[in-house]
Amino acid sequence: MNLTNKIKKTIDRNKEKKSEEKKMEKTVLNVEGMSCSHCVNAVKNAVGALDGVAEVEVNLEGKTVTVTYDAGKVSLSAVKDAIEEEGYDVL
Ligand SMILES: [Cu+2]
Repeated sequence: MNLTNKIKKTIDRNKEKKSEEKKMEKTVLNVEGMSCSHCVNAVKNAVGALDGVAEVEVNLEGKTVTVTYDAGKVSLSAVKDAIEEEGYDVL
């Protein structure tokens, strides 16, 4: 492979990366029933295990779960299901 092709490939890869980032959605969910760090970890692990989820933040006092996910890979309802399967209510 010559140098021009190498550079072109790198540029293409960066373009792909950018379009992937564009698809990322950030949603704040109101979740009832989380009371301690065990709950926080349960929710984080369950949602974080879903393919397409990039980041999960839990605010115990605010009763919110902030999820950053790739809408092309995982749906919001799948995220909600994962939280509810752990025993918490998504409002
Ligand atoms: Cu708990």
